Amino acid sequence: MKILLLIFLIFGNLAVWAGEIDVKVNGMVCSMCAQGIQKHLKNEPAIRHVVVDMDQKIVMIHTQMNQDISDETITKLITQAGYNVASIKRK
Ligand SMILES: [Cu+2]
Repeated sequence: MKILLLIFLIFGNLAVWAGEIDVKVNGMVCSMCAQGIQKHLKNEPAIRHVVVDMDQKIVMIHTQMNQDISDETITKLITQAGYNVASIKRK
């Protein structure tokens, strides 16, 4: 019974989970950089939308409902776009 409850709680949480990941990025200097990163990240199916805070140099990634994206994949995508990941913070 306890196990069943635990399973329910885990799936219950997953069902409503849509993540927000804050990625601090080095090398962004203008809105063209921000647009380039956004365009590159949006090709990833797990990513719902991307918001860039140029003042804080943070790329906020919102994932699709019930989908996650690994730190490795995020780092790979940002690097491919030509920038460096300083830190990744999950909310
Ligand atoms: Cu730029």
